[in-house]
Amino acid sequence: MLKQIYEKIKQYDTIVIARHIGVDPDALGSQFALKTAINIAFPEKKVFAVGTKSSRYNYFPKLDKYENKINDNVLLIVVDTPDKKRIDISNLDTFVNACKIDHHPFVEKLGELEYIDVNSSSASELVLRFLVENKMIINTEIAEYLYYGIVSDTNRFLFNTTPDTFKIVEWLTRTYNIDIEKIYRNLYARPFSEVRFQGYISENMTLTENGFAYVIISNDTLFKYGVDSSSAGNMVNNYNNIDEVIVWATVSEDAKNNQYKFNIRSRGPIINQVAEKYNGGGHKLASGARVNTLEEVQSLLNDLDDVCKNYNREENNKLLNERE
Ligand SMILES: [Mn+2]
Repeated sequence: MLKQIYEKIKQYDTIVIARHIGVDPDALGSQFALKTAINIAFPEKKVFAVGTKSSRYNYFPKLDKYENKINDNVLLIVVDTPDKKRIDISNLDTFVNACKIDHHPFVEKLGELEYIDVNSSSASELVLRFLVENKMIINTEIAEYLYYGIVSDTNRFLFNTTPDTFKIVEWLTRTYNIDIEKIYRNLYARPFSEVRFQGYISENMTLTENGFAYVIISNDTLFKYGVDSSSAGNMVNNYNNIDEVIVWATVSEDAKNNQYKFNIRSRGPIINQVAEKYNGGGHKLASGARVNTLEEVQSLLNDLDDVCKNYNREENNKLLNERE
């Protein structure tokens, strides 16, 4: 499949590379690694990396503007995105020829050529596989884009990490002059306001006897700390691996949309079914939801606490059965 995608690229003068909305370093890393490698291999081709820009990731190059017209002789390559509605591109329908390189569970077909490996750490790992398989030139710039993607999607090798992940990272860092310190600074540097705000969350989390921890953050608090309504959600992963906590949630007031935004994480109980009841969803252990009233906030908090209670009961029963 990777060879076929390469053959397809050869046939087109214009290549557009897209990825998901709500951009992250794996989306950008796989996108720019692919763009740079195609530029080196085929200098005569025009390659566009498209999507909404985010000032948070301004250590990546500028994204390109591209307006497609139907019937153009253009190949669209989508990376890191399983479903059409999450592709960050306008006029998706005008692209007749498309292929996909992705590590998310399959959702829907985009084009004839799709390379999907859900066991891969990141889309960047798959782009690396594509470049190696097709003997394309990799330079330090490309290697760094890929490193951003792998490190970020595995949360510094905490998740989705296999011996293969270490093997390719070992090879990348041995072969290329990757500036690891620069990369970690770019990925993890944050303003002091966020650190103070994290202190506020830690100090104000409520912990139930069932192991559910949550905090409700008002618009006034967000204003006081000089952070926006997405800040708490970005920090939710920091509360993993706390002895007393099995499910945790941040609830942020989003005054602009008159809503409360839940970011929920778990290290056991399945939470996406609860989130779905409130128009939310996500993965089994990482979900989100938006509700409109404080009554709904309380109701969702109660449901999450119940999930923890049931989970603890089941775990206790399992232990008892094992002893018998
Ligand atoms: Mn990814």
